[in-house]
Amino acid sequence: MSGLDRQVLQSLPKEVRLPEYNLKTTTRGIVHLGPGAFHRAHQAVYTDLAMSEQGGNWKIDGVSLRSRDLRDKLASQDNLYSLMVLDEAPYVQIVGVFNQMFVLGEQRQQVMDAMTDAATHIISLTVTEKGYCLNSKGELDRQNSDIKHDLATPDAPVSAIGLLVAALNVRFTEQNSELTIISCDNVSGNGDKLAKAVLTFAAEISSSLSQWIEKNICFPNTMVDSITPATNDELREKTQQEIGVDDAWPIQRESFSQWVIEDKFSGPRPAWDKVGVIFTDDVHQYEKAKLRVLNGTHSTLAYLGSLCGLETVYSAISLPAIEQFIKKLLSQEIVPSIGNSDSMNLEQYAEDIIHRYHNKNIRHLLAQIAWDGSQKLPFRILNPIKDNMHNQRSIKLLCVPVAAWCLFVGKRYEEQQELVDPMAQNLLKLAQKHADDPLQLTDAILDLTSIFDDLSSNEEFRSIVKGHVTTLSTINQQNLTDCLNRLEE
Ligand code: CS2
Repeated sequence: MSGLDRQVLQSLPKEVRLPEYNLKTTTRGIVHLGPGAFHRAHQAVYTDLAMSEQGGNWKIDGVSLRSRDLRDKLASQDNLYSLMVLDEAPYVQIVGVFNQMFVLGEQRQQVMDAMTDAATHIISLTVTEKGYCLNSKGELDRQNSDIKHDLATPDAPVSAIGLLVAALNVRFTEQNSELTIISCDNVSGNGDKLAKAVLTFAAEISSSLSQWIEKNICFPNTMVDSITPATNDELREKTQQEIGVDDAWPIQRESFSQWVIEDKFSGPRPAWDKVGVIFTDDVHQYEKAKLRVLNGTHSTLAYLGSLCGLETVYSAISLPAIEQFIKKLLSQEIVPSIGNSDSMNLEQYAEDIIHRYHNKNIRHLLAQIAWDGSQKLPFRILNPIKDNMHNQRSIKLLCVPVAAWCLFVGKRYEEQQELVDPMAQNLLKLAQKHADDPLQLTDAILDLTSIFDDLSSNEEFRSIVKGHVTTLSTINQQNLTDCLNRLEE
């Protein structure tokens, strides 16, 4: 069977949505670091639609920091791919917005040329929480091995932060400042944190560089949202049936999609506002609500569900005991932790998210969400815990995902299964040392101040988490209701 490329577009089934701009003549205006599934299902799609509706030269050069897979797979398909929107009314859309795909280690010069070209007005990032190389205070972690490497060899950076500073240094020399840098990761205050990390790094190179960046380059905060399960063979087959040709790397997501961007730009941008992107002066409420309501409950489902042997978000939320627990967690502790919001109805927002979890057309693996717990929990669960403690509100239910994560780490070790986490080595060593003693393992994990910060020394927090560990250590699908009830006692 032939593969997807520009030549076959006009012969695809007529229901397949196609880009409506000239794929050959339009040129690049964006460089994106970390073009993973989420970026290709979200920002790339908004940009594709904006170009179809309003034109402009906003194609994207994607830069993978390490992996070659994507570049190599999309090369034979003119960088086109299919987006499968899976919901009550599913559809397929071909996305044509990628200009070129690069791999940093192999194409350094091309990457730098693209990032420093005057026609590039946006550099955006989805490099996951760990890609920001932050410490538990949210500042650049100078102990991080990639940062150490990049400070020693700033001309051959391996981290996103080092790479941004290297490109900004060239743009500084050329006084080429019509550029906005947009973080699209689930990190609270993502733009502010990125700016701070970049400025800290740049100050090590030269104070005039960091001053120039501070004065000229905007780093808007953003909130990004769309549930995007990883690609698997089933999706590849389904896509092939729908479009009639092979696609080496299709993407799937739900139909809901939201992108809120702080209206703070230091250069032109695509007509994103015409295709549903919200521009606001106060992105903070949106981002806080999303990280806590969606990502916080996602991580809770991931760890609780995995302990019970469940596989997907849909299978977990379909158990009434789990759904009830998540609803209580939301109404009693997560929503109150967010505070008053002028721009959002938080109760309705929470209800809508539960509804999204019930999408039976999406198979979103809990194991995927469980990745990188040491990086995700601080933004999703520990920040609301700190806020609730500060305001004398309950943290009992919020401590459940923390306890479930500690048990999850022990279980991965016991079952000799891979733990995907930048701190995996450290965590598995603790699990080995305290095998068969979940309470001791929990104590050792809670001692990690790089994750728990001040909470490490908080006795109330520790004792609630340990109480839950005892309750959850025997949880399974049969005793679920009873266990979850006991957690609330
Ligand atoms: C998920 C997110 O994998 C995870 O940790 O919680 O990727 C989530 O699906 C997205 O943030 C939804 O917008």
